[in-house]
Amino acid sequence: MTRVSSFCIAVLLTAIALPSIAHDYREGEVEIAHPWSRPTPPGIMMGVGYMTIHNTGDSDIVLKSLETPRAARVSIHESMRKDGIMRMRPLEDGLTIPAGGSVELKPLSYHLMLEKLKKPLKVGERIPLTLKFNNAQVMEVELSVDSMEAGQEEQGASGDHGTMDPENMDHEGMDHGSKGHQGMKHDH
Ligand SMILES: [Cu+2]
Repeated sequence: MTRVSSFCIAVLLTAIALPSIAHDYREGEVEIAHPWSRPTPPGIMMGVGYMTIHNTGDSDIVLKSLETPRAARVSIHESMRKDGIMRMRPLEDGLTIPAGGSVELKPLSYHLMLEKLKKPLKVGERIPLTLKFNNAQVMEVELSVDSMEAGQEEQGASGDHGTMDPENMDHEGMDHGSKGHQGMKHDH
């Protein structure tokens, strides 16, 4: 009995130490794998949301709208490179997940923007999120607020606003590509 309970405690501690532990949801033909977000510093009113949505059904589905009690609005964006610059564009018609296919929402690609956050998102929190689809059931998931880099929470909190501000985060990639080369001179 003593052995069992100490084993349970060990399992519990492991779970607490790994906030990014995978969590999946399934509703009918739709699977959502590891919905996650990033912590936001005070004063930043915008958060992000990422996940993989898999459609195991025979017909396409469309993610049309989302809601969370933690933000005034949730929109679906796509980051894309245009004229060498990373831009974000809202997907007004929703995000299609093809029959038998999957779409990954991830940094520098499709992502959710949680707009007008009511308070900052903190590492370890679970943020309730409702997803509404065309052609599929409503789903309730929780975004796991993962540290910027697993095991390096302190570093993430101390600065590097470029990766913490979701707007700048998506724009960060552009400077390396375009400026870096244009500014280079070959004098010899
Ligand atoms: Cu965006």
